[in-house]
Amino acid sequence: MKALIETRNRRTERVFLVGVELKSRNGWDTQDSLEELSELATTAGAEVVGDGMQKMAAPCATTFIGKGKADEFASYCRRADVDTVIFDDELSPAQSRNLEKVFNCKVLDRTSLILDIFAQRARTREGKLQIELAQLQHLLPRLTRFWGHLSRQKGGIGMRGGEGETQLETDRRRVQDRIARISRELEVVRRQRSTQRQARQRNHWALASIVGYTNAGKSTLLNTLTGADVLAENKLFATLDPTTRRLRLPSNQNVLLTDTVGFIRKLPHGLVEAFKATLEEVVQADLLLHVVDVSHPQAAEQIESVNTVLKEIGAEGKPTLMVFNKIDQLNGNQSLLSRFLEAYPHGVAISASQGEGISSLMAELGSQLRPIREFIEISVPHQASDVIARLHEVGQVVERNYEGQSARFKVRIPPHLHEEFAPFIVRRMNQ
Ligand SMILES: Nc1nc2c(ncn2[C@@H]2O[C@H](COP(=O)(O)OP(=O)(O)OP(=O)(O)O)[C@@H](O)[C@H]2O)c(=O)[nH]1
Ligand SMILES: [Mg+2]
Repeated sequence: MKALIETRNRRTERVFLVGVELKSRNGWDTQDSLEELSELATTAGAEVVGDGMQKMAAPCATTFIGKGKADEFASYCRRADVDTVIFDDELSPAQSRNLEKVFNCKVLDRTSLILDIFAQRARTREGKLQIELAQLQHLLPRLTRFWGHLSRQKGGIGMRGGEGETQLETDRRRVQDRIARISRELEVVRRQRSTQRQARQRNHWALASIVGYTNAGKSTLLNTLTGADVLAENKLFATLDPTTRRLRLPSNQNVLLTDTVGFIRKLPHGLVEAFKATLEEVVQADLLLHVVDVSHPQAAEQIESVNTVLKEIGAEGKPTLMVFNKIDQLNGNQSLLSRFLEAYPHGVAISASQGEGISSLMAELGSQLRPIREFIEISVPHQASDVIARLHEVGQVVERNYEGQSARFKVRIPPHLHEEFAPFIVRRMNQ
């Protein structure tokens, strides 16, 4: 699908941002939100040439902002040679259409922009399918507006020449057909992924997922911990597709760590829906590592946004290890960190890029994983080598002693394997 923000074949798109300060809104300041929108636009490859905002009690049904304000922004945009206006909130199809008439240029909302970045980032087949599905679903009710573009631009979805309502109907049908086809294909991919997950779970290792706000340093942390080479860069949504690596802790515990897509405030619901398969990893995890860029001025709000998305995907209330990252960037603002560590007593402060605090992180990870393993002492006759082999395969053997009548082990096993080893268990140990 054609990217909404075009960077190829023409000069960098010039964009103007619009934010609304609603009386009902609290927490995030409109200015902060606009700054983030500006980062998103830059990430998408656009050049931000200005922004404006309006304070209002409630958004206007027809043009979101007031008509007068819209006219004022529109004349600025004409003078500044703006190609695209981006609203910080989701616009209804009608609002988009009306605003395009006022501005006489392309009008996008935050959702379309995020979708556009995802489209540029998707690498795997699953990622591409998921994002196309989300884009089409967002596009379908707005097709009238896009139709206008399509007829001007040529190329792009459903654009095969022809004018008028008939063409629009054809476009709509095409989009619907494509949505149905992608959904079927995704079903297949999903089944494959669940088979892969089952294969991994045969190892009975604990599963931990790295979650957090976009750009918090999740991929950097996975790389530091496991030597993976996931792309980590100072751009929003650098990671879309999950990567899983095994981490062996100094305590001899094995854990499978998954790095996945970052979250952002006002993450479009359709996108969360579309990424359900990817986010399954998070839902299935025994433990979450919630990475926070503690040097970011809105760190606290970002934590809230992440928790909101976790709730939306059904992963709330999971055991969570808070990881306060980028402490090297605090510039003496240690009191900020102290406040977070007070609020989250089991949290760990690290610098993923400098390797600082990593050993405390591993120790804390080990101790948080422990309760999800049963710690037992076991005695196995030497000739039962299959049992001994199995024990090493599924358990975390902490101590072994082959002297005497039978071999003795202190080992952590997944509780559901208790029955299998029951005949050999000598005693339950304290964690
Ligand atoms: N100063 C500093 N920078 C860091 C640290 N950890 C990560 N970064 C930088 O922060 C940026 C984002 O890091 P990533 O690891 O890509 O972040 P992410 O959470 O995976 O981001 P997305 O995949 O985009 O959601 C990169 O430029 C990293 O080099 C750190 O401890 N200190
Ligand atoms: Mg990443």
